[in-house]
Amino acid sequence: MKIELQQLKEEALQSIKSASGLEELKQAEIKYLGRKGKITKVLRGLKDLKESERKEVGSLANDIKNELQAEFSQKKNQEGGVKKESFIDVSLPGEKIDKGHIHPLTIVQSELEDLFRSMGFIVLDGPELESDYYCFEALNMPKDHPARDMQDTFYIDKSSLYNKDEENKDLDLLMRPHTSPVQVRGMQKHGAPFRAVVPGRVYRSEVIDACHEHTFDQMEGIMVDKNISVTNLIAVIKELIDGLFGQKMETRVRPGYFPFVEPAIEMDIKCTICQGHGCPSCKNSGWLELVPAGMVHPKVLKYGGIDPDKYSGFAFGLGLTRLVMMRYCIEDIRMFNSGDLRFLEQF
Ligand code: FA5
Repeated sequence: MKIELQQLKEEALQSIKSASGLEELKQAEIKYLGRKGKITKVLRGLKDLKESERKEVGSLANDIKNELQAEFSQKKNQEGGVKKESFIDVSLPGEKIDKGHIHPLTIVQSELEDLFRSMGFIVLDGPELESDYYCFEALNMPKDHPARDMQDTFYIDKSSLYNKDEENKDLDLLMRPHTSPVQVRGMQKHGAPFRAVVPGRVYRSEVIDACHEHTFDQMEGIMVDKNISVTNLIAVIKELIDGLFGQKMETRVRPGYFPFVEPAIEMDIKCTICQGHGCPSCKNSGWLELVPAGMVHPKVLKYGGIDPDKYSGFAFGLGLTRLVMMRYCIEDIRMFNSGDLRFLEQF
């Protein structure tokens, strides 16, 4: 029996060696070690041996079985026999997964929206392709008003529009140069009292430099109610700036001019990049013009369908992109739309 076992072992080893592929290996394993396999049969026959032989042959048969099992496993591994998908090598270093980052504009915009919501403002949206009427006329800038030149506007060639024969045929369309058109749209839709902020993208045909882009973001704010005054306006803007920077910021108020507000002011903050000493970002003035604002002109209230004898209001037009520059000490506005991951990954 011992000789038979040795022969079976040699036979099985030969089958393992010559097996090509996983299927052949499995068949060989069944043939020798399966329930009805050749080695298993020998093990079953042990009980018929004499007591003296049983111990010796049994031990040999077990050794051979273990040896063959090890050989089968090793060959199966070589053949990819362990299912790859179920095999996890926990000792391997993990794969680095790139994390997405929130754009700094989005971070600040969300914070501001929260801040204004806490003061009872709603958040509105408006069209970027806007009519001349809402951008200028309803903001007290009739055709040929010199203030129309304050922003260099991208006008739209109507012949390039798909629906030129239909709803837009009587409209002069342009890429909105500010978010102020939503003042009138908002008043028309919601009436008084009314508090809203309007974050959004605006477009100007600008000469680009460190603090001027052709495509940038503003946030319009408007509050209309009974007895609203300039004091309310300054209080809200200061609250906004201090809240956003998390500390009391040095600000200054200058008189300004915008046809849709009267009186108009400009609120500047001390440049956070050069601490007021002067740098390219603030055009060496030490101050950054951040929030132009004023009391909504009675004519604009009327365009919005609100009676200026009963209600008054303030409006402001925050330079959102510039504010983000100040917040994170970003020296060049061109980084915002650059798509440069080295910039974006810092937030
Ligand atoms: C306006 O756009 C007015 N609509 C703001 C306003 C609203 C005034 C309500 C009164 C009441 P202005 O053109 O100054 O104003 O632009 C507003 C802000 O946008 C500026 O203070 C500045 O921070 C930012 N800004 C203007 N031009 C650019 C530019 N080319 N690139 C980046 N930011 C700009």
